[in-house]
Amino acid sequence: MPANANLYALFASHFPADRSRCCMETQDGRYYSWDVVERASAKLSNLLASLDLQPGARIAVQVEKSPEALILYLASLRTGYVYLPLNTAYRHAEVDYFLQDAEPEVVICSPINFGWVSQLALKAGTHHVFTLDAPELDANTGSLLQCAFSFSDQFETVQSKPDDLAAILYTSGTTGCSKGAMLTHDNLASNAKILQQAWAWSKDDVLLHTLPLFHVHGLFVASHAALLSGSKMIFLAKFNAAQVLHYLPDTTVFMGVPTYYVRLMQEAGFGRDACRNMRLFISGSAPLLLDTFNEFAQRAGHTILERYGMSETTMLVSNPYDAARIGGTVGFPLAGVTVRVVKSDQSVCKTDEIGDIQVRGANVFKGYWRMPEKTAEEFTDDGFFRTGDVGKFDSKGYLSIVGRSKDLIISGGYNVYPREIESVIDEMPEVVESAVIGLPHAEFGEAVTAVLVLRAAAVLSEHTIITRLKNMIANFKVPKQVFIVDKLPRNAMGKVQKNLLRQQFENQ
Ligand code: MLC
Ligand code: AMP
Repeated sequence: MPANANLYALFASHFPADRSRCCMETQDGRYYSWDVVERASAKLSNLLASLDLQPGARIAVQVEKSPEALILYLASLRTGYVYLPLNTAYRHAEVDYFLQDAEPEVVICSPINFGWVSQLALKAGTHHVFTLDAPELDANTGSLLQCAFSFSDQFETVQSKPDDLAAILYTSGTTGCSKGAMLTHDNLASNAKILQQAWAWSKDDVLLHTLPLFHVHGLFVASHAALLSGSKMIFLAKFNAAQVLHYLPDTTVFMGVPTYYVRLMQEAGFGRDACRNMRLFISGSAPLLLDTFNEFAQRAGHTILERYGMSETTMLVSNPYDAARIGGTVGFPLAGVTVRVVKSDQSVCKTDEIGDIQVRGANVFKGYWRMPEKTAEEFTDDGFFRTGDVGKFDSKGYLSIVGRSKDLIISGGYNVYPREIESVIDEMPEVVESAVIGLPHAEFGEAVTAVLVLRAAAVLSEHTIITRLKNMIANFKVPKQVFIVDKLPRNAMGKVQKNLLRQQFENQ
């Protein structure tokens, strides 16, 4: 039989020989050895296997971060099902869309959301709904952990082929509607191995894991490298700057979005002493401002390594571990990843010439879930994926991202699609039309901002709009500011000129 391409099998082959070593430790002192991770994921795998799901069944998961949530992800891999993580901030309409689109056979949610999520799951044809929370909070009868408890703690990881799906991550890609990016076991395994090498991971590393578990950054980039290296993770439920400062002296690797670094530097006690055992700080998911990069080097005595990736491709480009890390750039293409910058006629740009970034490699996803035409649109004839990002290579081969051709706002590392917010605002009876833009924001990088035209004689305050939106969409998508104008500026083609709106409202 050929070697098993299941990603869990790859991780397990690198677990430390001494399984009593620590895999994850939490802020309240819980300790998960590699043995516990192996046996608990086996119990959950046996439970999932007992449900008699179709091959390729989707397991949709919207739960708070905990070691159990990561173990559930591992169980999904082990059983060969397809893991579908959902942001905990998503509200009713958002979750409804994902469940209708993905048709998961199993839905796992936080106990507090069981009422409304189970109704949506029922509507989407799901047969199994469980809850998951940290063990001390998870005492109800639908609890996944309780249901799994009586199952065996031994499970033989199923045989997977490299091209089998491991996960679906919803993203809006270059257009507005949410699409499920299908990632295979080989996509994830190849990227994990490359990053382990590129960033020189070892079993002696300790990762301070503070990212959420429902996006590429926290679920794959951070966890995979640690799982593949047998490294310990200090596993915090969320990012909190004071807590990070507390744990840094016990840490060797930290990963985060730029907002984490901005917040960390607001901690008075943050400095070289806190970083004395650190080996590597990594930033990604959004542009790291040069000021943040420089100030951090001064304060911490460490140069942040910035890298670039996306849900459809996992990691693509990284500043080097053992050569100069240049601020304002994302570095060199990773081993096995081909990156090119092209002009609108598809010819390759010269050094320092700005163009569209396109990529190819074993890491690039299999396509969008049930959207073959959209998938085809996003690939060139010679098999490169169009990232929707705009950049340039310098004479030394460092890539800089200078903009985006996709209409996307990145706020605190979360993607916000203006079209989605505009369509929700346009539904309000008082509104004629709206434009949603990103304005520079010191902490979040960009702040979601709405510009509205109201119907004659309609009255609608900024406060009312924001309050209404908070009930309808995830909180990070809600505009930080709302401006009301008489009309939106349009070009000769009738397209809203968002650049003019950005100029007009940037300093207000
Ligand atoms: C929270 N809030 C945000 C926000 N996060 N506002 C704008 N942008 C954000 N990202 C707002 C809430 O709406 C709320 O507003 C208030 O802040 C408090 O909410 P919270 O949940 O308590 O906030 P906090 O815990 O402080 O969260 C901030 C954060 C978080 C920066 C820690 O957003 C975060 O962890 N971001 C990381 C995102 C990430 O993992 N991205 C990776 C994507 S993968 P109010 O008004 O209700 O009080 C990817 C590919 C790649 O991009 O290359 O990696
Ligand atoms: P997502 O679709 O959530 O995976 O977000 C991917 C997008 O995040 C990319 O297409 C980029 O626009 C952006 N991104 C990721 N890393 C960086 C970075 N280091 N600098 C600038 N943008 C980034």
